[in-house]
Amino acid sequence: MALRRALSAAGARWAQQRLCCTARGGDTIFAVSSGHGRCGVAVIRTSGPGSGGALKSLTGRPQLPPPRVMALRRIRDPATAEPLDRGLVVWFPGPHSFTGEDCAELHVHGGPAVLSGVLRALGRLPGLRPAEPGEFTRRAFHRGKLDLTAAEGLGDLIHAETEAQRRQALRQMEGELGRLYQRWSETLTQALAHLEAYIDFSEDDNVEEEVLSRVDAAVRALEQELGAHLQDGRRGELLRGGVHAVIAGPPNVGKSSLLNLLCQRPAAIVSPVAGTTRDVVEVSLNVTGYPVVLSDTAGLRDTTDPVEREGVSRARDRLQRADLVLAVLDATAVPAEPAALGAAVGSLVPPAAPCILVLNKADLLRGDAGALRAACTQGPPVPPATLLSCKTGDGTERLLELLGQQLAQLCGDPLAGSPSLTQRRHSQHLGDCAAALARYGRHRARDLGLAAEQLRLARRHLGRITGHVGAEDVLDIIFRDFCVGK
Ligand SMILES: Nc1nc2c(ncn2[C@@H]2O[C@H](COP(=O)(O)OP(=O)(O)OP(=O)(O)O)[C@@H](O)[C@H]2O)c(=O)[nH]1
Ligand SMILES: [Mg+2]
Repeated sequence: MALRRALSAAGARWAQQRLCCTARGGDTIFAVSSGHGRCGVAVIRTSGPGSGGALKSLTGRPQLPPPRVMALRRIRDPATAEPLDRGLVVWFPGPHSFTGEDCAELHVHGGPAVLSGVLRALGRLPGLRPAEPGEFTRRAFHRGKLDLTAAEGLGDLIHAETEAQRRQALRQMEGELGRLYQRWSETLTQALAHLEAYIDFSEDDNVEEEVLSRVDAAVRALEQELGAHLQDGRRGELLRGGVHAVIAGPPNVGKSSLLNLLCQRPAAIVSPVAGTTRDVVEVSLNVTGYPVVLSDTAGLRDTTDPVEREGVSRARDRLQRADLVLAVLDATAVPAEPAALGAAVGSLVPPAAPCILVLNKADLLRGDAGALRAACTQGPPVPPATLLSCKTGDGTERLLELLGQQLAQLCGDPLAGSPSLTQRRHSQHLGDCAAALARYGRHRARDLGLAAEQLRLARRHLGRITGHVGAEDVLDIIFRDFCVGK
């Protein structure tokens, strides 16, 4: 009985926290939602209480089309009755719309004059104004149509450039990450309710000790699940932002040639002069569906030339921060003996960095390359390795295969297992949540009140990720990255 009372009180508090996120926008906003530039068809969207009136005004009809059914209409400027275009219009009465408000869509021809004419006509209607960047999604969030992680997923989906990024973003947009955190929050709500009931009623109402051990078990299980989720090797973040792969090696071994080979254009200067590259040259690539930011760097050597020295220092800095290193050596100048070859790589690459060894200029190898080929397949201390000729292209396929394997290992399969953490914001709050759970363990034996406070804090950190609790300060940052109108 006491337990039930306490549980329902905790439930009500949680519901209140959710409600505070459903504030509503007042005026009606509009924007081109289909992006900028000349195109066959452009979509202009409106959201807000004036959407229905705006649609009637622009179509010159007293009736709205049936909800969510496209209708062909002549679109006129209501001020002058001048026809602007003929296009398809759709009416989405709230709450069954993207933002949850009354929305309308005008699918018009995408020429600049049509768009500016329709936008001008909309802007002259009372109560309508152009949308701020991200305002449609922001309204959807405030109306409880999506949580913050889903909004971030939508932003990522709009910006996704590779298949793996699209898969991950779609999963997040559809709410998988949000549901996971929501489930954890509910676990905490329940644990907290039990603990509070024990604190409040254990003496007079005879709440059993067993309640406490159930709370402990739930918190421990959550701690473990959260720990595993945090230990995902930044997979989601890497996939979202691109894997930073750095080409490194001694001067003149063909590092810039390798960058050019992989990006299929002469992005970096290639010359027979050792020490050609000084600045870091960066290109973005899509390798087997994974996003890669590939950097070519200055050849690593001691030098007295101050400009080259700066280049080498930048190269070392990039190497330290690399997610993946492509170590390039001259195949004609390396030992075929695995231990010595492993040591040569070890002298270049930070010990913990995942690495692929590229033995370039294989076209210049004389006689038997068998020993070197065998060393490439040896395994530790030799990292995954391949012979390559940037000149002839021989070995490119094997290199791409190795790259694909490493990327799959770093980023994981975005469709497998529990959804990945995609943003530093999430890992920070999860880290704080885990710390609060650890403090719960410490307080639990001595002070149940303090222990309960830690559970409340842990739940608060989870709530900030999904936006169910005080996330106002991050909203601007999250929604600012959306295109205008999205
Ligand atoms: N034969 C042969 N020559 C190559 C190959 N790859 C690159 N080279 C040549 O090697 C020289 C150096 O190539 P780069 O790509 O500039 O080498 P790098 O490692 O970037 O050199 P730095 O920027 O000076 O450190 C150039 O003359 C290239 O044409 C290859 O596979 N085979
Ligand atoms: Mg170079």
